[in-house]
Amino acid sequence: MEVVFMNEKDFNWQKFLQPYELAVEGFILKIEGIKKQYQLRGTYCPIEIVTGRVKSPDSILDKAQRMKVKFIDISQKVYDIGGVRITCKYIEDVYKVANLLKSRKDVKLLEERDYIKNIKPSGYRSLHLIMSYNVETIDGQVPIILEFQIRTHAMHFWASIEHSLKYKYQKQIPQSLKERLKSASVAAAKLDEEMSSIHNLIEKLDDHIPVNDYDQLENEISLVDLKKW
Ligand code: 0O2
Repeated sequence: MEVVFMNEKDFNWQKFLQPYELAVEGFILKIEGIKKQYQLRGTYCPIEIVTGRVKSPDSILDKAQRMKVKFIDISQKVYDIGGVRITCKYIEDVYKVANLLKSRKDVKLLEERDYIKNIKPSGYRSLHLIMSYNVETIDGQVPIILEFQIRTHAMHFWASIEHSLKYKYQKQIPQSLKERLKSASVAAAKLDEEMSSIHNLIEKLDDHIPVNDYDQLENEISLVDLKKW
């Protein structure tokens, strides 16, 4: 396969990737810090798990080639060299976390890709925020692009299995499996919806019915169920 990238051989990947590593590690700490603040306040935290990774040079080149991006344009056009992933319990938390990130002064939103409202043909659901960020280094500020993937546990469960199948089958998942994955994605979306509905119901009941008033709780839940139909 012909490699269309310029200067690829002499490229110093370690130097290029270091600001991304600093940024990803930094954001994991910042987001853990946000979790701690919620904890200290004793209020519900919309963030469950935060992870991050920097793409490997092979994977960056692979993606650039797939997207027909020239080597010199990689840092501008491959958005997920540095990726931070936040997992939440409920869909509404995904949007709360997105708003938290969008209101930060240290990042600037470049693009929002809402694959929850616009589900990918594969069945993939997640909210992606493409943000610019200035990394402080001993040589001064280095501007980079980071991708934040925000999703529920159900979305993550689906995406991680589909992702590993893509690797197993070298991106060519058999059609029958693709269809089953799509159905599984619909089921995961239903699960998210139902868990949110239960969560909202409990919050509403908590507002005005004592948790030990079992009869009244059953009564209210039946009334809500009736209204649903
Ligand atoms: P990896 O190995 O996770 O890093 P495109 O839609 O291809 O034109 P692009 O730039 O790939 O555009 O952006 P997109 O679609 O926002 O996807 C970026 C990342 O989101 C992917 O990175 C995946 O991590 C995740 N993603 C997007 N679509 C899917 C999907 O159908 N299934 C799964 N499991 N993950 C998806 P990489 O580099 O593809 O993969």
